[in-house]
Amino acid sequence: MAVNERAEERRVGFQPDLVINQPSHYCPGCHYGILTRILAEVIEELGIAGDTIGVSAVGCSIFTHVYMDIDFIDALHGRAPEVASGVKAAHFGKKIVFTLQGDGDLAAIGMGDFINAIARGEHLTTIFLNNANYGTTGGQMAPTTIIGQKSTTTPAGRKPEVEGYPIHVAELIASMQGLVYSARCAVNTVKNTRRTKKAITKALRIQMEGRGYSFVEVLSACPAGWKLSPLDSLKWIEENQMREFPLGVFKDETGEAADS
Ligand SMILES: Cc1ncc(C[n+]2csc(CCOP(=O)(O)OP(=O)(O)O)c2C)c(N)n1
Ligand code: SF4
Ligand SMILES: [Mg+2]
Repeated sequence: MAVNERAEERRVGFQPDLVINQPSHYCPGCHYGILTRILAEVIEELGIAGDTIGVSAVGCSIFTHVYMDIDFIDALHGRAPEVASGVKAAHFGKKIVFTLQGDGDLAAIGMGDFINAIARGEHLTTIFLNNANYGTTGGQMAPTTIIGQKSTTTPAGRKPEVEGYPIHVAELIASMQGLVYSARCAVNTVKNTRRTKKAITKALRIQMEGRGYSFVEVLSACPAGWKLSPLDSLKWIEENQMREFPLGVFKDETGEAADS
């Protein structure tokens, strides 16, 4: 049986057509699953499934292709922007290409790759999952770990004098030419999830219209890495992560009304 036929069999009615109904490898309460679903819905609604290529990173995003019936390629740790740039060029700019990257991947090992993809003026979209730690490898400190946060490498809590300060990626890149849109969202409530869907729709639309680089950061729960229950993780996002990383739009050069 062909791969596409098997994917067809696994689809279920109440989900977007692009979601493949597989047992998930995500931990209970992880927000990767919500993000995958939002992405599938948006790609379906924009009618670009056959023209979209995802580039997933080393980290818990790496199996996204297992759950979404679009073309995907996995990049080495931190290298997703280069792979995406190559894929875009190989298709003469005609495909919609997005990267799905974690905070260790994008803001640590891959920061130079990411910044330079924007500086080159690539027409790509990056969806950045900020879960304040290295989830895959067991909860080590990431560049986005907040001050005071405990991780396996900061067991007494992150101290600026020892481990430095968190990086605010959505704000940092807002000054860059070539970047059209930068927003930070969350999926901890229904309202925030709806806003995230709008932001991702807009980010992909910007690329479809050939306007430049677009970026959406999503604050996301990692109950396994944080050693919290799924419910306590939602509380932690609201009470701690959002204080350090306020939600909002940090750049929008489309000239469109806010929230459009
Ligand atoms: C070059 C290289 N260095 C280190 C690793 C080990 N490694 C795998 S995943 C990962 C961290 C992933 O963290 P993040 O990007 O935040 O993803 P998350 O799982 O939290 O979504 C690391 C360090 C690797 N695979 N390759
Ligand atoms: S380790 Fe964290 S990011 Fe990875 S699947 Fe589990 S909860 Fe999600
Ligand atoms: Mg992470």
